[in-house]
Amino acid sequence: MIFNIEYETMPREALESIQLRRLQNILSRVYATVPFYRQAFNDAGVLPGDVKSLDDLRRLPFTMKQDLRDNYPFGMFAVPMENVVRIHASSGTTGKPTVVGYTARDIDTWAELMARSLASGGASRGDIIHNAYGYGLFTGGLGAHYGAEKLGASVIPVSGGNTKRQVIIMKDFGPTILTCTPSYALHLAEAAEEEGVSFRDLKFKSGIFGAEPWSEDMRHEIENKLGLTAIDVYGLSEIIGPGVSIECHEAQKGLHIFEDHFIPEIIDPGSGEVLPYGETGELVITSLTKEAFPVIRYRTRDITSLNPEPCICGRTHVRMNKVSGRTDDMLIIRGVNVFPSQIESVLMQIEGVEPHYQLIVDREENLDRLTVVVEVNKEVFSDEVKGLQQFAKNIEKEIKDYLGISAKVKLAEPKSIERSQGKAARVVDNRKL
Ligand code: DLL
Repeated sequence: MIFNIEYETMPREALESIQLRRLQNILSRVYATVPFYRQAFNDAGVLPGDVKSLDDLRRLPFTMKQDLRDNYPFGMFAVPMENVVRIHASSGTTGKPTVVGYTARDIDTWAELMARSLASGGASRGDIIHNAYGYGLFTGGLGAHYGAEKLGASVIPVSGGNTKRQVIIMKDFGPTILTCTPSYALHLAEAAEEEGVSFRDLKFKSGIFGAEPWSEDMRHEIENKLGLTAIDVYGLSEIIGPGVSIECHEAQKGLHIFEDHFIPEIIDPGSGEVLPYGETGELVITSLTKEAFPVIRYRTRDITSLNPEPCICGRTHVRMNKVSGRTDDMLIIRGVNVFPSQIESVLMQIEGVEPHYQLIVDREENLDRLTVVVEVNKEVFSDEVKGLQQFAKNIEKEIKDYLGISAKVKLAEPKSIERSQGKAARVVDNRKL
């Protein structure tokens, strides 16, 4: 069963009229119940009643991560605590976590969105879903879990970690869909190999991977190694968790945003100006249906662009391109802006390089220095020192040619870079210490 397919394929005009009604409704609600929004709207001189069209949305102020921090932990909730049935939190790299709440209805909405997401990724009733997203304060595990149940699939709530046991389960229970971060999927494949199990012989047909950026080249690497169709799913705690947008398995090109629940905008992160379709900038999202924790024009810091063109799957919802990075993840190496995913793309095209790497940034004599530590396969590593040096030099040259930055490449032994069970820590920025 595919949930609410009519919402996903409805003509834009009908969709936009639902969006406007929901927007007007949520603006009145947050104005009445959340002091932060009342103040922010008053300061901007725009009241909920002034929003007469979807275009008027851009007259409202943005909501930033700092606003959530300032109202920690529950100050942004739009319902009394007795109506909140679930709390999640995401721990940032610095400071206090971001806390989000859900009413019973929000949990239903989220389950429906994740059921729709899984269906878009090729899952249906009868599938067995190996859910290796972490369960807990992180939204990945429980989000995918409720969606899988709503879809009518059988879910194995294995969570992250205990990787050897996961291999036994994958072999014996015959799951057909894998849900986890892309980096953990690669780790599972390695662990399977160590146990003498070939991932390609398992029953998986699709993997629904997200929670961290991964390049198109990483997708090919995963599809080849794991023998499944790799689908990108996107979301963030502040909006709902996973299930904000997902690729369709028909096209695997761009993630359809569930526009009956969210309004996306792309802005220039410097000026805040709204950019037209096709231009790359920061994704801003307004929630239309959340009860406990609605956000208006939330700046996600994720970099992407929107594509309104019709899709072969028939969905009319706009697609966002793969997230290339975060505004706060961008490395500026001697003045050149570079995202970790761009380096990943270069690395993945080199024969003998493994999809495990770390970027280390230091500052020496006021100059930024980037070191790329990357694993190579057994064949390359068994080469003599001279051969290895040449191999590293070749990678340095590729990075210079493609991205215009000078990096030092250090080759690492197979399996020497620490594996993550959730989001991979790709960047070590010693300049921040
Ligand atoms: O990562 C929710 C999630 C769980 C999404 C499982 C997909 C699958 P947070 O922990 O709040 O929530 O982190 C959100 O992760 O702002 C992005 O920077 C990044 N992110 C999430 N999905 C993707 C993706 C979950 N598909 C932050 N591609 C977001 C790139 C992603 N980055």
